Formats: sequence, C-alpha cells, structure tokens
Amino acid sequence: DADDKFVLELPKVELHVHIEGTLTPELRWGLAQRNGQTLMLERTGTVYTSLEQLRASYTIMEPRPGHSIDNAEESFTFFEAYYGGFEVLVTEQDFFDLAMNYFRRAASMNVRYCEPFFDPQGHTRRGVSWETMMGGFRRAQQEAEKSFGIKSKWIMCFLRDLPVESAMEHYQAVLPYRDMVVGIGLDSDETNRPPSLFADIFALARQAGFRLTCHCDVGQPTTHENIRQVASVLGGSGAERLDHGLNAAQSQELIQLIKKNGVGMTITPWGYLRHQPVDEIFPRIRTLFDAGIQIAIGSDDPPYMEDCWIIHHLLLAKKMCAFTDHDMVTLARRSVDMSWASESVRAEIK
Ligand code: ES4
Ligand code: ZN
Repeated sequence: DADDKFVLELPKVELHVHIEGTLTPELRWGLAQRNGQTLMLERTGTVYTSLEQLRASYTIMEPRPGHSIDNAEESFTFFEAYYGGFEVLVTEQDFFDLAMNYFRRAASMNVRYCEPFFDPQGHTRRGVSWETMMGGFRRAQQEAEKSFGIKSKWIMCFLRDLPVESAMEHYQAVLPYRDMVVGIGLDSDETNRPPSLFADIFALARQAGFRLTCHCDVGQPTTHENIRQVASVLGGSGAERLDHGLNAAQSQELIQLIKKNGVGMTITPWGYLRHQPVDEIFPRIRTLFDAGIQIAIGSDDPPYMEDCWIIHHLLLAKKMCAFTDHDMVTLARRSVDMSWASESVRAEIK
C-alpha cells in the first residue's frame, strides 16, 4: 500500500546490522555445499539434511516472560543459532558472498549507505585469517559501490563474553585495515559483562580516531547502569552511539544524559518482540523520539528475526508508534546525521 511504497522509496542509511546476522539459510546451505561441510547444531548433534530443516532452525525459541517452551530440548538461543552460522564462512569468497548478498538486498531497499558490524573473534577462533575475512569484505564493499551504488564503512565489534585480552589483540590486528573500519562496538552476550570492562580499549580506540558504539540490550537487569556507562564514560567521555538501550526511556535521568551528550540510538523494533511486551516497546520508542533523541532504525539480524529487513522494521515502527510520513523523513535525516560517513557522502544522501 501507500505506506509500503513511501517507506521503500525513502533514501536510507543502515547503522545497525550484523553482517554475520544477514546469513540467510539459502546462502548458508549453498556455502556449506561449496565447502563440503555437514551442517549441524553442535550442542545436540542434530544434522540438517535439507534446506527446509535448516530454515526451520532460524525460528528461535527462547524462554521469555509469559511464554513457556513445550520442548526445552529443542529450544535454542539466538546466540547458538547465530554463531552456528559462522562455520560456513571459510574462504575469502565466502566473506565476499555474505557481504555482497547483504549489500545487494540493502540497495534494493534504497539503502544508500551502511555501517555493518562484523565479529572478527567469531572467525579468528575458528582459524580464519584476517586477510581472508577483510579481503572478502573489502572486495564486496568495492564491488557493491560500483555495481549497486551503495557505500559503506565497517564497525568491528568485540564479543563482550570473551576475555578483554582477546579484544585487545583484535584491536591491534585491525589497525592495518584502518581505512575500511570507521568504528568499534561491543556486542554478544551482555550478562555480567558491563561496558566498563572494556574502558581501556575504548579509550585507546577513541584516541586513534575510531568512532565508538556499544550494545545495551533489552531484558538485562543491569541495563540502566550499562546505558549510563555508555552515554557518559565509555572511551573517556561517552560513546557517540548506543545500540538498542530502549529501556533508557524509563528514566528521565537517562533521557537527559543521552540528550545532553548527543548520543544517537540505533533501534531494531522486531527484535524486541522476543523479549518485551508490545505495549512497552513502542511507547518507549515514541518517548525517545519525542524527547528529541536521535534514533535510527536498523535490522540487526534479519533472517533470524522472521526475515525482517530494514523496511519491515521501519514499517513496524511507523505503524506501532503512529509515525507520520513527516516523522519518517525526520528519522531518515537523523540517521544520516548519526552516521559516520564523510561530509561528501552525507551531502549526497541528504
Ligand atoms: C548480537 Cl547482542 C546481539 N544482538 C543481536 N545480534 C547480535 N550479533 C552479535 N551480537
Ligand atoms: Zn545488534
């Protein structure tokens, strides 16, 4: 309908998408075939013998408030599904194909510029080299700009559930690829892993000119404290962006802090439905928007979220927050402001 067309045609910037989280079951199946691999869920030893079975494994059933899982044996967490996909990424061509698949799809939704996250620790720990990973990403980035007109910069994320020393090693190792990487982030399982653990690395990265962001997921008891750290102290004076952090909307103090420090927030509405009731999610997004906080809608891990890509997240937000067309244009403009694109690229998109 009219909403769909308007949202599809809006020029977009995508600031919250994990490149490994864009691995579709079709691509994963194809890469496994090419690499001669058997696909299986490691914990249970379940082998996927068809694409249909693999597709079914993308329906994440995690325990959540108010929902019990009938067959706990068959349930698996998002992280199990997500990291399970990494195993098919072996060659430079695999990394190229992964990134190219995303860029092609993003360009078809009129994404003009994007800053995808990547998780190098999830690859180096399987023995993949930096050249393989970054070589594939670099070639895809160049090819996508030429073929689809989509520009990009990468954000390297540390897996916060791994030791801080590993993050430091990966920070040193990315320096030769400095021209491709605009920012440093923190993702993966937040349980008992506050951002402050990584304070020294973030401070180093800031001094070296990297832009900083950090995931603060919903459903964490420590979420307010973690949001406070990100918005005020990470990297010395606070990160420039906060990924998720939706629960900030519950606290006037956090809202004011985020505004005062000019922190932009990336929001991926579909993902929250797994953890929070609808009548908490959308009023909170609306509260942040109405408070004048910069927010940008992104897609996180589309195939793991009922195949919701950026337009689906935008349409959901429009409907559930009652955003007008004018509000959607405001959101699109703010996502350009929040981006870490060069002045010339910004001018082109805006
Ligand atoms: C992630 Cl914390 C988190 N949420 C969603 N997707 C992710 N990929 C890596 N970490
Ligand atoms: Zn994310």
